[in-house]
Amino acid sequence: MKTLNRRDFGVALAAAVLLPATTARADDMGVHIDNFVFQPAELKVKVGTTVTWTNRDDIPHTIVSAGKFRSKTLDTDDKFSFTFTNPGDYKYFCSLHPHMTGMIKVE
Ligand SMILES: [Cu+2]
Repeated sequence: MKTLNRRDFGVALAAAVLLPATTARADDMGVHIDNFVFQPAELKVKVGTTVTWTNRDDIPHTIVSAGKFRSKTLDTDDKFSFTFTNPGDYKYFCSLHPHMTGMIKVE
């Protein structure tokens, strides 16, 4: 019977460690801001999902959903995360550029 050498064992161990991480990633979704646009503008997620916004513009933006959440001003590459624990439609906008809008649909 062949025994695992040290390298095979390392690969097996890496696979065992990586698989749960891949599964967990389904609970994290991202929206990025590019050229004054939230992308995707509408995102469907399941309850319990954490959404992280990343500002890829060289202009500050915010993420505000009235009465739900409000980010600080995000500079370039800054991130803001919010975990959605209740179903519903969460409209949000940028308070600095109110024509920038997006929606998170939580089901
Ligand atoms: Cu903005």
